[in-house]
Amino acid sequence: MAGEPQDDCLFCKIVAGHIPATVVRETDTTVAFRDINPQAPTHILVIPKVHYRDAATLAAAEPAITADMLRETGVVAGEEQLESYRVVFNTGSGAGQTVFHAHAHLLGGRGMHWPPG
Ligand code: IU
Repeated sequence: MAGEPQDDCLFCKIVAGHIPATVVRETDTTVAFRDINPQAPTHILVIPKVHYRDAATLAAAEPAITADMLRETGVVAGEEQLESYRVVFNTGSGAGQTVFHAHAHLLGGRGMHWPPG
């Protein structure tokens, strides 16, 4: 059923506590943890606890939880004392998405280029 945990989803396993992650913040609807392959001095993933394959699909089904996820990027950026940061939603394998559970990348602590590669 839409939103239900998926047995083969890594991020569902992190939500369930079945595989370890360095969690920096958790709410009723979201978990934020450090990316295992950081692309910036601060690289944190904010994910919804419910399972949807990407952020747009989550937004269509669960707008309030999507807002929670976005709000949490700002809360965590504040906790990490980031004055500037980037929030990225890779959507689809051609855009670099490798884990098909919605997530926001919060990247900061270095200069950012535009356009992104
Ligand atoms: P992507 O947008 O789907 O490519 O992002 C997935 C991220 O999940 C990527 O940056 C990975 O380094 C990260 N990640 C992780 O933090 N822990 C894991 O066990 C695995 C991937 I697998």
